[in-house]
Parts: sequence; structure tokens; C-alpha cells
Amino acid sequence: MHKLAQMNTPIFWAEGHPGSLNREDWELTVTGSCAKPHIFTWAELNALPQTEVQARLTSVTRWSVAGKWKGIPLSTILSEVEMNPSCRFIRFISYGEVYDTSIPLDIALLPKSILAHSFDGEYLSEDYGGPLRAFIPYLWGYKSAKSLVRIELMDFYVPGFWEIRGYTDSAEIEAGVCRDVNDGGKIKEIPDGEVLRFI
Ligand SMILES: Nc1nc2c(c(=O)[nH]1)N[C@H]1C(S)=C(S)[C@@H](COP(=O)(O)O)O[C@H]1N2
Ligand SMILES: [Mo]
Repeated sequence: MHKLAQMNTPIFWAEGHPGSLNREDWELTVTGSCAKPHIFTWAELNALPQTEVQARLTSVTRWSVAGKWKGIPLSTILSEVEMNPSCRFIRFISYGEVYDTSIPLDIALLPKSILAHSFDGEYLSEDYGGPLRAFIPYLWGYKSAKSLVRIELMDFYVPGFWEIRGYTDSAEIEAGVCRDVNDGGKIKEIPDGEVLRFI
């Protein structure tokens, strides 16, 4: 069984669950402010350098789950399509094109900002954003859009699904109490910023 499911990690699909998705046929379109927009096939994505990061997904609804997230560094994708110097935000669009969210370029270029396909050595199921999701541990979880079909390189900011509904555009993780999913949902204090540990 999937490790995230085993730990009872909450499953969020504000737009509705996408049902079953075909990993081998998955394609990711990368367009916008770049010289070489490209549709990456699953085989092409797999041929790119992979990275594994130990990090936490932390929700504004105050739970957090840690593990080894594996995938392609977002910076690699941005250099593959030859990003324009004018690009300032990276916009993620999920399957069905109802859910979207954007992050600033400086966060996108950080080493733990990845397009993740695996958690703790297993492919992500559809529940948790497989075949490929954004994983941005530095910001609240609503920036980690699941089941990505498109990435748009943007010269300006557009608010996403949750941002138009009142969540902050910056999604900076704020200190407070939080449930530790890895520890049976125990309530702990978190510092602000990327959650590296619980106090
Ligand atoms: N497409 C899509 N991506 C999404 C969401 C969503 O509702 N739809 N919820 C976001 C929020 S608020 C969080 S906290 C995480 C939760 O990830 P999980 O459902 O894999 O636990 O996914 C983010 N990505
Ligand atoms: Mo969330």
C-alpha cells in the first residue's frame, strides 16, 4: 500500500478527484515566456536528471507529511525550455484545468522545488497527484499542484484556485500548531518558513 495512504495523509481535490490516470501516456506541456516551448512525454521526463529530496508537504489546514520525494528539479525544466529573462512566475495547471497556482521564480529555482513522481520509493497514486505533481516544500501545500498537465512561464502574476478564494498569494508558512502525519497526527508546534522539524 502507498506509504502516504498508510499514514492517512489527507487527500485534497478541490476540483473533484480525476479518477484513474495513465502514467505511461502522461504528457506535460511547458509554454509561455520561453524560447523553446515543449510537450514532454513520460519517456522524456524520465530521461531528464532526477533528484530525491527529504522534505515536508505542509498544508495551510495545518498538517504536515515528511518523506523522500523524487522527481525532476523544476530548474531543469525551466532551462530545457530556455526561459526568457523576463519570466518572473511559474504557473502550474492540474488535470482538468480547473486548479492552478503560481510561485515566484526565486522559489522555483530552489533545489527542493521539484516535479515529483514518487514518494518514499513508490510512484504517486492519483490520490496524491500522480503521475506528476509540483512539490514546493518551502510554501503552504496549495502551491504544490497535483497531476500537472501544463506549466506556464509567466512575466506577471495571476492568482490561482485558492488564491482567488482568499489564501495568500505568497503562501509563506506561518508558525503555529500542526498535525504531524508521520506521527499519527499528533499536534506539534511548527516554526515559520520551510518545516524542517517539529518542536
Ligand atoms: N489539483 C489539485 N492540486 C492540489 C490541491 C487540489 O485541491 N487540487 N490541493 C492542494 C493542497 S491545499 C494541498 S495541502 C496539497 C495536498 O496534497 P495531497 O492531497 O497529496 O495530500 O495538494 C495541493 N494540490
Ligand atoms: Mo492545503
